[in-house]
Amino acid sequence: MPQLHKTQICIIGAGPSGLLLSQLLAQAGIDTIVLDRKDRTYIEGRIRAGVLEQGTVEALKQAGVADRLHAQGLPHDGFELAFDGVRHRIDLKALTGRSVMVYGQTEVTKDLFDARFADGQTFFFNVDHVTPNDLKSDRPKVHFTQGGEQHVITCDYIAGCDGFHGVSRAAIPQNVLKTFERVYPFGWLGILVDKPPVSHELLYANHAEGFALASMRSETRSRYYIQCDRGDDIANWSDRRFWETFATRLGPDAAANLQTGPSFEKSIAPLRSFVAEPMRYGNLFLAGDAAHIVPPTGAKGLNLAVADIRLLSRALIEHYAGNDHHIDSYSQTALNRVWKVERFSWQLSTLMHQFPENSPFEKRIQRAEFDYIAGSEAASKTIAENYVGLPLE
Ligand code: RFL
Ligand code: PHB
Repeated sequence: MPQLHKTQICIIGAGPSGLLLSQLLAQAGIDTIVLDRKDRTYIEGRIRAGVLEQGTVEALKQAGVADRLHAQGLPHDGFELAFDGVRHRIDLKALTGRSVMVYGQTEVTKDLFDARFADGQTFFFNVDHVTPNDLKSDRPKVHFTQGGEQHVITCDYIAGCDGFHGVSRAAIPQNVLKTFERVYPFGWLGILVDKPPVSHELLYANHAEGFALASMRSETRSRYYIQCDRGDDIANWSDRRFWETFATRLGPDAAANLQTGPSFEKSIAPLRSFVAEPMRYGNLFLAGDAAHIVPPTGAKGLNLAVADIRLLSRALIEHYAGNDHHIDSYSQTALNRVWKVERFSWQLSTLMHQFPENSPFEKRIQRAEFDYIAGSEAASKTIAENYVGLPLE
């Protein structure tokens, strides 16, 4: 006999989307159960995003989890684009009046876990065979196993926050779900190193040999990326080869300040743009990477996930207060914003990477676009307003 559980919202996935949703709903007195196929230590160890939009920071503050973020995050008023060593600063503050915050996804996740554990949140970790069922009924269910034991959760709604490889999106019938995808012919090889960042702002560089990004986690820890082949093997990348490639692509000016050292957390992530429509089916809602993926060039993935959760938490809170307007419009409102962010991430990726299929014509166009941005306040401003984050709706 399976063990039976009841809650208002069953949240599949304890990444930033699922944890933030659970936190915001708990503040409004709404009960949730959160499931994840991994455990807390594993989830906290995933090195991913590093740049938070002001709207994301505000949402985390509203959720009561921004004390450490405010103490340790690094506010950035600008970042640089470089093309063959020529640098152009996008002055976010001057162009938009806003800035971004450098604070790692690992830290956001830790802060959210701390808050949920302090609140006595019910979690099921290391679960298998997670299956959302009866999505069109008013009593949807999630079946799963944990340590060989069977469980069933009955709820009002299911929130599919289980990332790109999760089961929630796959629970939507094939004849309803539409997907849109662009796979890029390269990946990003990322490392962490305990050395001060090469520059005090982020630097995105397009060089004839490929893209490089200098980012950071703190004043003493740097996060660096280079474009590599999509199917490349991490074993091909000794630290020495990484540092040589990275320095070349940054250009001599920036590389003059580069401090190298032993890398850790070396990994390759393939680049992809992906959107699934709709983001609601019956009483199942999708949010975050479960519904969409952006290439990391605009630093948008986590921010987009948080924007979905801001919309979804508002919709659910209003539903329990007797107003279904936002729950009915969630999918469309979220998708309107998702597509604009997809456009920006695709555009910045297209501008900043070397595409093997590009002809000399396309290479000249790419350079002309960079020169145009560098010489035009209007063009710089459109990049800045997207980078700091578009309005929620
Ligand atoms: P997550 O973080 O993938 O969490 C999903 C959770 O669901 C669990 N799960 C399941 N649980 C139960 N049953 C199943 N069947 C399940 N299948 C999966 C997983 O174990 C996991 O815990 O999705 P979420 O919460 O939507 O958050 C999205 C963000 O993690 C993601 O968008 C960002 O990391 C993307 N991203 C960046 N975003 C930014 O905003 N700024 C950045 O600077 C940035 N840089 C990046 C990035 C992602 C990267 N990688 C590796 C993909 C840099 C990199 C390299
Ligand atoms: C990061 O610090 O991991 C990072 C920063 C900016 C990006 C992507 C990733 O665009």
